[in-house]
Amino acid sequence: MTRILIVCLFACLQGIAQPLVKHIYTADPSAHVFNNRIYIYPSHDTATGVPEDDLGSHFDMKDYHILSLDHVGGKVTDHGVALRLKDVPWAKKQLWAPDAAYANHTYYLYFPAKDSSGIFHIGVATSNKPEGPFKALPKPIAGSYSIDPCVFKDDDGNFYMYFGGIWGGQLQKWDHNKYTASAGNKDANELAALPRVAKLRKDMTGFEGQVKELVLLNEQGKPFYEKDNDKRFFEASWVHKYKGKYYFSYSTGDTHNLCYAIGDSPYGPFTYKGVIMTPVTGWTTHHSIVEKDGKWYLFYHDVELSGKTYLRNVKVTELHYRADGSIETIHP
Ligand code: FUB
Repeated sequence: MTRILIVCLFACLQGIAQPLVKHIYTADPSAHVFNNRIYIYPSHDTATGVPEDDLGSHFDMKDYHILSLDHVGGKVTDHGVALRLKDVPWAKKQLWAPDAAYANHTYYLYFPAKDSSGIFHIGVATSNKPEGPFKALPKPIAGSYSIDPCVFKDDDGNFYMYFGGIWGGQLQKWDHNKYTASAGNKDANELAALPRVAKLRKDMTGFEGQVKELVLLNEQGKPFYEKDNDKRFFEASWVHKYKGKYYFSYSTGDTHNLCYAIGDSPYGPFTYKGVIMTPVTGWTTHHSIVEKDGKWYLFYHDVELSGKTYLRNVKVTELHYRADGSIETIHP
């Protein structure tokens, strides 16, 4: 007993995070504070028997559950199924990492899924409650593609969606917003693919204007090449604002870092600043950053519960900024 208490005390002092829920597998946590409560919009991982491959076919999710908690460390509520794949008219498989936003007295859930041609697009579903249930619109957002939507609300009330993911997320197949099925992954000496950004219309269900590439630069102000894979963009965009600066954070995928870059506008350019979190257990790494009660938190996932790539569990840990606005690296 004493030994268990000592281990727990050590874990607390070290800030070692525990899975937020253990009765289901959850991943890709997009956290928001709505009505002074933290709502987490995660993927819901399940084992469906699809074999693992480099396209992520084993991430074969069929619904979403939304979690909420009053404060970090408080009781976590699972609100049950919020949206089912079978109820999304255009989507055929793979409900991947979602995000949410509130506007027009409505909660919007944004989610990627593959259509009947096997192409990822981003859909929208609405609810009058943050925890759902959500009802999907009949078609995906016109002009949307790839995966991992992140919806950021700027101080002036405008909303922007950041999205994209290479490899299984298909971003490498999109050039100037046109799809080429045969386009392969980038070669090491090619410029790295860039995440995408689009302003959302006031009705929150479509893009205002064209989807743009989000310029991401290295410490020397130069573009990344594919060979810079410990720093270049792979997937899992997130944007937050801290002391007037825009922070774009993302996963480097095959090198498993969560990195960040800073800019002066929601459209960038963003300049690389460092690693927020070194690799977790499991292949994927994905996160969100949110402020609650004057503290900043990083929501993320690993595979502590299952040890399996495709059965992940969400966690949270505190995030610390230095006086110059840089972020202290977390070693999970
Ligand atoms: O959950 C499926 C995919 O794995 C997400 O869309 C990626 O960000 C990665 O976490």
